[in-house]
Parts: sequence; C-alpha cells; structure tokens
Amino acid sequence: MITRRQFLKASAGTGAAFLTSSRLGVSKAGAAPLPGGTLSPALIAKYVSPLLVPPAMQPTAVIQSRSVDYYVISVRQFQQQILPPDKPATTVWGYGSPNQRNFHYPSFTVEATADRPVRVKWVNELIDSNGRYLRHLLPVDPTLHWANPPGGIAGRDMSPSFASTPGPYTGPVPLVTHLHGSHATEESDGFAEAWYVAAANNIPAGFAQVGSFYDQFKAKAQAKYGVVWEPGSAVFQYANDQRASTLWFHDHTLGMTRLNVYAGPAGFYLLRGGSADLPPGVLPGPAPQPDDPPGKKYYEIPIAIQDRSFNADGSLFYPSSRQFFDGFTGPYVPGSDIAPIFNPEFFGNTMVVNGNTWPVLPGAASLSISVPQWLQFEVRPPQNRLRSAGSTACSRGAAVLANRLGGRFPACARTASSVVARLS
Ligand SMILES: [Cu+2]
Repeated sequence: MITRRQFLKASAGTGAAFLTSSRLGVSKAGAAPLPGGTLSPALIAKYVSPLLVPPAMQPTAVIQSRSVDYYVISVRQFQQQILPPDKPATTVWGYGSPNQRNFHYPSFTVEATADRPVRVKWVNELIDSNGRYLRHLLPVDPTLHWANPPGGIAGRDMSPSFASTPGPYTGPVPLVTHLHGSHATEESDGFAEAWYVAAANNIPAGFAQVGSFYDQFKAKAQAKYGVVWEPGSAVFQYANDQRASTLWFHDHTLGMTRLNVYAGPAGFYLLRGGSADLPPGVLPGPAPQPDDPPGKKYYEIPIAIQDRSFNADGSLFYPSSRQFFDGFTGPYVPGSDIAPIFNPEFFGNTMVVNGNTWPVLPGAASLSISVPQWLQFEVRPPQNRLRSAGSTACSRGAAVLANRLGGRFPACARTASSVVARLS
C-alpha cells in the first residue's frame, strides 16, 4: 500500500514544480488564471454588479420579558445572480429567516448588543418541495474522518473503511452552525460532531440523522434554557458578554466545513455596545438596521471577500478528484491512504464580494479606488467603516483592501476585524 508520505517523497520534484507555478499564478496579476471550472474568469465582466451591503435581519420575536432577541434562521437552496446579469444564475445555499423570505448568500446580518442574549433556532432546510433531502452541490469525499451519516450510530463521526474506492457521497447533508468569535458554552458552540440532517421524509434506513454530540447538547440546552430541539434543528443561545466586535456564522460540520461554507451559508453578526465599544458618532455610520427605508445610504460596510470558481452554466465549481490538486491518479483509498476526492488546498479563480463577482460600490464621491482582483470601490470622504471577517483567502484580501484604502487592519490572521478608512 502506498502511503501519503511515500507518495509525497516519490513526487517531490513534480509537486514542487506545481506549487511554484501555482503560487506565481496567485501573486502575478494578469498571469494565466488559476485552473477552475468551465467558465474562464477572463469572460466575467468586472465592476458591473453593485456591491450589496447586507441588510440587517429582523428578529423573529423578542422573548423573555423583552430581554432576549430570538431568530429562526434556516439554510435553504436557491438561485442567486452571483455572476453579472449576462451570465446564468448560480444555485447556492444560504441562511435566511423563513417568515421574512430573505435568503441570501451571504446572509443578512444579525445585529447584536453587548450583554443582551441572542437565541437562534438554526434549521437545516435542505429539502425539496416534496420533503425529500437535497444532495450536496459539491463532491463530498466519504473517505475522510467526517460526519459519515451512512455509518449509522456506531460509525458516525469516523473514517469508514471501504473495499473499493468510493464515489462522492450523495445522501442527506449534515449541517451545524458555529458563531465564529463568540463566547459560547458547548451546547451552543456548533461542535463539529453536533450536526444534524434535514427532517426529510426519505432518510435511508440505518443512517445517523445527528452527530455524536447532538443528543447530549440537546439535553443540556433543554435544562439550561427550556428549549426543545426539533428534528432538523438546534437552538443555540449567545450571551454576548464580550467586547463589541465583528463576528460571523458559518457551517462547521466534521470533515465537510470547506464544502458547506463554499456552497454559501455564512453571515455577519455584529456585536455593538458595552464598555469596550466607542461612543456613537466616533466611527462612521450608519450601518443597516432592521426596517431601514429602501435606498438608505450606508457608510459602515461589512465586506465578505471569498474566492470561488464557476462553470459556464453558472454552477459553482469545486474539484471532484484529487487529480486536480497534484495530478495523482491513484491508487486511492483503500489501495493507498490518499483520499480520492479531497484536495489538500484549493483556490478559486474568481473573487466574490458580498455575493457578487467583482462588484462595484457606487458612491456620490469623486474618489474611486480599485483594488485589483477584488472589487472597485468608490467612497465618500471623509471616511467609511469597513468590516471584514477573514477565512482562508479572505484574510489576505481584506489586508490588501485595507492597505489600498490607507486604513488600519489589526492583523490579517485575526478571526474578525474592522477597518476604518479615513480618506481626504
Ligand atoms: Cu469560524
């Protein structure tokens, strides 16, 4: 059996050459695009779609003598015009509030206040109109240490064994949401093994429908908050007993986070107030709030910069074979310990900002700043406040953006940051 180590040794020469050329591709603007799907990024018009400033999500209710903001937030599948209007729409997943029908990738923003708890019922609604589960939009490698619903209760959250190399997993999709940067107790933290599939009517017999931590956290949440987790959902509570900050929520399922987040579910959670926040009027605003009139102008703008690749039909591209990464054509698991689909690293060749490829933020001002490869930005002097939540390539994007704007960016590897650009 070939192990990963032996393979890496044998292919050290070719591997190094591949890495060098792909690194050059990233750093040299105007070089050949990174390999991706069937839609060349060169054919995507830049700075056409307006930059969306994600609106604020309305709480579903205010509960417990008006002391807790309560949200019901589901993940659904829908079509969104991510590419410019001359290209097809893209099927994505995203969070939204079912009674407000505001599903979007990235999600509308949760506005939270320091020391005022937020409770969220997170629902996995990846089902069709007949109540049958939806398959993943992207190729899921079932040979990793992952959620593994087909393993049943005994085999969930493990790496299964195979007699021959398997194809991608096509069963119901496990999800669980983590609020990145939050103070949370374990039952509300979105543990990778606390996932759950949608309450579909065709779950195959023997499949695990929840991860190995789900039941104990469900009991804990009931004891602590009196909440009942219904099938296909979990109720988490965030105390918000921390300093004002930019947080974001995203899927966190074991061995699938890269795919679930790439498919869309992510959103900003902005915590304001408390002794650590600046008094009103110091930082530029306003930011979106629930019930804003249409067309209101914002000067606090959250920016989610993400790399993606597309196919000509508008669908998201994600590698379906290890071969894409380094040309290795097998043998894969079980003939070696190399996973057949999983890629150790992947960079998209198209920049998506707040759910549109290379958008533009039009402003009333004369000043226009173009951040090559990311977005074009017109800002109104004297200043804007930009927030960015960094993940993978995003951190680098945000740092470059901050640099171009002459702003301050505390450290690109930090989980969440806020950039204040002062322009004169
Ligand atoms: Cu995170």
